[in-house]
Amino acid sequence: MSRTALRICPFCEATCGMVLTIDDNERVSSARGDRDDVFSHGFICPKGASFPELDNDPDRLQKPLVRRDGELVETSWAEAFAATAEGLQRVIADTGGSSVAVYLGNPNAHTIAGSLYGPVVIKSLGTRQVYSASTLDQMPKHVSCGYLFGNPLAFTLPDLDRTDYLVVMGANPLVSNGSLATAADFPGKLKALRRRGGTLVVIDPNRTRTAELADRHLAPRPGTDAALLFAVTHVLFDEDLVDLGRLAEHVSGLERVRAAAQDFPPEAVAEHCGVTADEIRTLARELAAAPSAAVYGRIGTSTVEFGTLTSWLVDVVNILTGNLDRPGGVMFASSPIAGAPRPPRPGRGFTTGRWRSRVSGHPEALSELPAVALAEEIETPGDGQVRAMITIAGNPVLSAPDGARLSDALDGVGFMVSVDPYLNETTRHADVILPPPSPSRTAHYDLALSGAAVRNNARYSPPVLPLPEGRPDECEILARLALIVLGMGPDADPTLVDEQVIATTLGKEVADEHSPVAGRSVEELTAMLPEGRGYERRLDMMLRLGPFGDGFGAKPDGLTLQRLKHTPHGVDLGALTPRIPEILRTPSGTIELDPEPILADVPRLHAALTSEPGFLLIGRRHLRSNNSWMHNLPALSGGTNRCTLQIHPDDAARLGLEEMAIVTGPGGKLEVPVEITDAIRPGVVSLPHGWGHSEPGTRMRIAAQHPGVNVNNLNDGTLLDPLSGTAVLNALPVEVAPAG
Ligand SMILES: Nc1nc2c(c(=O)[nH]1)N[C@H]1C(S)=C(S)[C@@H](COP(=O)(O)OP(=O)(O)OC[C@H]3O[C@@H](n4cnc5c(=O)[nH]c(N)nc54)[C@H](O)[C@@H]3O)O[C@H]1N2
Ligand SMILES: Nc1nc2c(c(=O)[nH]1)N[C@H]1C(S)=C(S)[C@@H](COP(=O)(O)OP(=O)(O)OC[C@H]3O[C@@H](n4cnc5c(=O)[nH]c(N)nc54)[C@H](O)[C@@H]3O)O[C@H]1N2
Ligand code: SF4
Ligand SMILES: [Mo]
Repeated sequence: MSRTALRICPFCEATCGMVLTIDDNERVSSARGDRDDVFSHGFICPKGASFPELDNDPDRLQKPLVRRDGELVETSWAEAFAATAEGLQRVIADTGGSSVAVYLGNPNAHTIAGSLYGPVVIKSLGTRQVYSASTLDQMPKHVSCGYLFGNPLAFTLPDLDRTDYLVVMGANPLVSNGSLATAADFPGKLKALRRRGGTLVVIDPNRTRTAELADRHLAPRPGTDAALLFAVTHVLFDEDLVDLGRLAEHVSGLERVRAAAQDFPPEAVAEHCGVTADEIRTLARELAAAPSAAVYGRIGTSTVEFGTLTSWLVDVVNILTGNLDRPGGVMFASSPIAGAPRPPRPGRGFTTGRWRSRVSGHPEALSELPAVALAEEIETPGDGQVRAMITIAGNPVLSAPDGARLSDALDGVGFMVSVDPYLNETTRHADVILPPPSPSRTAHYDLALSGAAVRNNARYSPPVLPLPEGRPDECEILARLALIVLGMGPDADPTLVDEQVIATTLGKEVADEHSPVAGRSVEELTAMLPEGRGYERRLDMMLRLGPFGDGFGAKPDGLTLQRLKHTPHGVDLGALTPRIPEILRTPSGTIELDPEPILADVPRLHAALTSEPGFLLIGRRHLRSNNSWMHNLPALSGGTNRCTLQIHPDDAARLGLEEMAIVTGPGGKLEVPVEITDAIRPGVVSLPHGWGHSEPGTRMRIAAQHPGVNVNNLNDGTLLDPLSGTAVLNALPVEVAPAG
């Protein structure tokens, strides 16, 4: 008899609830949207619907691999952990934990293990060689929120359900399903906005599916959003449209922003941006006049040369129009696991550059170095050279600039261990691969993403299927890795990690007079946690200490893990509520609108207004794909999911392009099929990322049949947003010519 089970989808930020069917053979055989899910109400996309294929993919590694005589061969878990301990301890004994680099990939934001144990691995190493997909993605947003609010995790989220006027800039949520705005059924929410008489403006050099839905589509030249937003800011000041509303008493630095915006009248940027001064003025006036409005910027505003300035300006415009922290504007989530609110108080503020990368001197941001610096840190001899590598849920050979160079560098690193279900372009360099079990055998709670949800909620999925005997889940794999790094050996009890974290966290909480458990005993609270898995104990602790928690009995109606287990469709915690000033942690206790490092970058932006590049390359995403790792499923490959160069018909005609083009970038050349479309702005070409599955020694058989090319090999990694270390992946200058 088949049965059903509930599971939150872990494949993108939308966090849809699903109903899985489990067949007689204890396999997941189908997935559909859970209509009773309090957050997603039945929505599901093709990736979620492919959960069974992904879960059962025969190329998923079922056993660890260890390199013997140059070959990766299957082995037992005991041997794999022993080989990991031997390899890592050899390097640590020789050059210390600080010579071990860690790269954390995107799925860490979608697993309990990534949130709870990834940081422990890093802390155990004591290394500053920390890299992640963040510097290929959202780091500019962290940095700008860090400066503005003193809190790099205080993301400003568009209040999609209530806004009257939404500007979507450099994002394509109809395909991506949203990012840094966790909203299941983003498409439905945009349609609802229009149905209730609201306005949708999309700013994107490509006429995307999201743009097709909009009331207005502006198609600027890539990389020019900062100038465009500065001009909007200029108009707001110039036409006396600035109205901070309730925030007036909480904002500082307004006059310096006014002064900086003086140099960016619409007429001065229009040509550079490729939109008219009138369009910019209209946008500013409409934003100011709307009863509520939200500007939402994503990848196209982030992975660009002025990523931090753009991210900052997005929120400057939200603030100047009085739309920050009010319903219908941009608001902050209250994550159920983020700790109960404390009284407002000034904080230490945010800074970057507390240390710098060894070779190029890049400043750290959020304790990370730029992903583009990883290859040179491995290659360059000397004190502090990277001698060993740990990758967790990452495929930087395809995701980061200059993959070919990184690939060579990883080949030469002393020892490498990867925690990953696939043998792919990155993990093929590992000496040990530790594969986590499939999602159906893994528990789920969105620790990271609930801090970006556009409606507060808490949902927990226990594992749907049991783990095979002797197989560790990813929490255990990472906990063991941490203990191995600490020199406790491959057989140390992984629950030590959890008990240590629990003791430290509760110790701090009981000593904090503003904590819901102030003055209580750590022993008493520890005894209240559920028996069982360490991650469940930690999750229960976090929920109970959180803003909706039961405070360990103080608020009997509050959240506990037990309560979530009894409400499998989730607990809705309501629309977002205002959080200023409580959320602010700047030294002044205000929203600091004029951060020194950001203002210091403005002259560079101004100088760029006169630059005249040729073709600019941008990226795009496919609905049935996810970065580099979902091309291995028949249901998610083929059709529109193709690695082609989109180019405008006028450009194609001028260049005489027909079938194939040669694209040349700062890092190299690629030959790619041409897709002529008038959706893309002239002077702009687009290639998707995550392709290039033709490397030898991988085990992703379907993906290898349609390998595509690795767009990031066009990139040499020297171009980055200096304030955040984020790679320039969009608006990369390239040349295009016919092949042959
Ligand atoms: N040119 C260009 N490059 C880009 C982008 C772009 O827009 N243009 N986008 C960038 C962005 S936004 C991102 S986030 C990065 C992504 O960069 P990465 O995170 O480095 O790459 P992914 O392709 O997401 O690879 C995810 C890896 O995690 C593995 N994995 C999947 N599920 C699990 C799991 O449950 N546990 C573990 N341990 N592993 C798992 C997969 O097998 C795969 O190896 O790419 C960036 N690169
Ligand atoms: N189906 C699917 N969903 C995904 C992913 C996936 O690979 N496939 N990846 C996931 C990940 S890791 C992330 S981070 C999110 C990303 O989520 P989004 O940011 O919504 O994703 P993109 O489709 O990359 O949208 C970026 C848009 O920016 C535009 N753009 C490029 N350069 C510029 C510019 O200079 N200015 C402006 N204004 N626009 C520009 C591009 O044309 C593109 O339409 O998606 C997530 N969801
Ligand atoms: S939108 Fe995202 S979370 Fe929802 S089903 Fe699709 S991949 Fe899963
Ligand atoms: Mo991402």
